[in-house]
Amino acid sequence: MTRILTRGVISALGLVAAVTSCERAPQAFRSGDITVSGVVGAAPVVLESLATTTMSVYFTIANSGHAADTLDRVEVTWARTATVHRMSDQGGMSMMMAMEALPVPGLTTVRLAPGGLHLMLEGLSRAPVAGEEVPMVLAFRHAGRVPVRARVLTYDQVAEAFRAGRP
Ligand SMILES: [Cu+2]
Repeated sequence: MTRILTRGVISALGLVAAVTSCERAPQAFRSGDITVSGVVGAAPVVLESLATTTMSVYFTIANSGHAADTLDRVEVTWARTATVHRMSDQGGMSMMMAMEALPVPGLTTVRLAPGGLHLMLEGLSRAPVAGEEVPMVLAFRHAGRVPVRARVLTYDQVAEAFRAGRP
């Protein structure tokens, strides 16, 4: 089930944070058949701070098994809610729709990237600072809990990282 949330939120917000590690070795987080990594290649999860109380998180989920899995929830202690959103074009307006769970079919890679799927953190109890690393846990129905770390970047850093293809 989905519900319409907001329109134009991404373009309306300024401050950003993202998890990247340009100066570090590529990093991936795995459990069972599920591997969570950066949006491009094996770089870490990217986390984008849109405002002081809302953030977007971008990453890639690879399912190397034949069986389908599902991202059921994300645990972030300092966010009131953590929900996967997808973008939907409705009459020329870009809308964000909440998903109750994110299917990850077998032998498939699902990417959460700017302009498409993203993890939305809302009701932050504090504003993450650029450069900071933040922990969260992705809970999959079959692979179990996958702890990941994401680095907070500025909006410009996120845009540059995706232009360069290496968040
Ligand atoms: Cu969203």
